[in-house]
Amino acid sequence: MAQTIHILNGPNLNLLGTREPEIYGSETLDDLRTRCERKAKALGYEVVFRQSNHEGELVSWVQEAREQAAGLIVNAGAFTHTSVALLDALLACSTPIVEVHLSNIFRREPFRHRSYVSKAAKGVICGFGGLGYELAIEALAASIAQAKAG
Ligand code: CA2
Repeated sequence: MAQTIHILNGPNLNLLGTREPEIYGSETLDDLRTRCERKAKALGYEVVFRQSNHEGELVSWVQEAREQAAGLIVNAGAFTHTSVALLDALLACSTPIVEVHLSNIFRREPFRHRSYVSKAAKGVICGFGGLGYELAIEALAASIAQAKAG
């Protein structure tokens, strides 16, 4: 059975494609899901792709990924900049984590420059729109293979 990569998306990312295309691009969340499924399949992985506007639900999904996933990709949306609860859940995972943002958070308002998620992540990809999710899958697949090789 194929190993699974869990991809978690935080608040308001369900609105992708409806507003602010100059910041977030014109792809919808469903387009991103399709992109991720295609990329993961090419590398031999399955994908669990989820979005929630609720911090507690995201925490529960991180705990689920801790038990079930070979790797985890997180775009925590605005919770990136606020959530110690999410950080604590991520720190409890021993699977590799890649943090993704569609926009380059460092070119934006100062409050977006701090990420609680980064402390738990193996790496961070931001500013490449939907391509960033594909790059994150590639990076995770390489990390998982490296860990297996010892
Ligand atoms: O760049 C990213 O991926 C972010 O995680 C997106 C979050 C933002 O709070 C982070 O600072 C950076 C916001 C997602 C909201 O997405 C929308 C998309 C279309 C219309 C409205 C919101």
